[in-house]
Amino acid sequence: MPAQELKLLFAGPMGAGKTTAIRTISDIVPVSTEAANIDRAQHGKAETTVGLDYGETLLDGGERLRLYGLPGQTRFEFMWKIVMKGALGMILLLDNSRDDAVAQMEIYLDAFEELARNSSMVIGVGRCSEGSTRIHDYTQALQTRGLCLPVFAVDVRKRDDVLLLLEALLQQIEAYETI
Ligand SMILES: Nc1nc2c(ncn2[C@@H]2O[C@H](COP(=O)(O)OP(=O)(O)OP(=O)(O)O)[C@@H](O)[C@H]2O)c(=O)[nH]1
Ligand SMILES: [Mg+2]
Repeated sequence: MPAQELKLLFAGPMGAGKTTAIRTISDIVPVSTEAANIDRAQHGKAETTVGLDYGETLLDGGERLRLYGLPGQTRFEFMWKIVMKGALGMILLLDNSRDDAVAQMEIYLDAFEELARNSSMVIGVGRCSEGSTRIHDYTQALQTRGLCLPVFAVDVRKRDDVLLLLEALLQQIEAYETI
């Protein structure tokens, strides 16, 4: 794959860890657009992304990945279509401590249906020790939609977990291209 095509996205609801994941893995000082969170009803954290995140990482195989994080707040949904242009695939991050984690996944599967149908998506579920939703619940909801996407329990504060997601996504994309 030519280097310029390796644009990947991190998406998911507010607080799922998109900005954290890019900060964890980026080889360059990441670009971030954090601002005070005035939407404490959606999430209680102090800051939120109001534009996008950007980072880069070089894989052992020499591929440079360009990583874009989408804002999770619904009022910035208009950014999704802008940032996703030319993206090869998506890591969808979810927060298992939320009661509506599966419903949140469904929202993103609808919004990015083409990437999901093309197997250009992997799902990373954070805070798996919190909340009652099990990994099986996510895979079941995917199966109901006729989708077969990998679901991983992750902590995006850990470099190896973010690498696992990126490598799984690249494998998925390559496998789909050779079908
Ligand atoms: N305890 C715990 N904390 C986590 C885990 N994953 C992420 N976090 C924390 O959750 C917070 C996630 O915040 P962000 O990375 O800003 O989330 P975001 O998805 O970019 O959110 P928006 O930009 O507002 O949509 C950070 O404080 C992380 O340190 C996890 O698995 N366990
Ligand atoms: Mg963010």
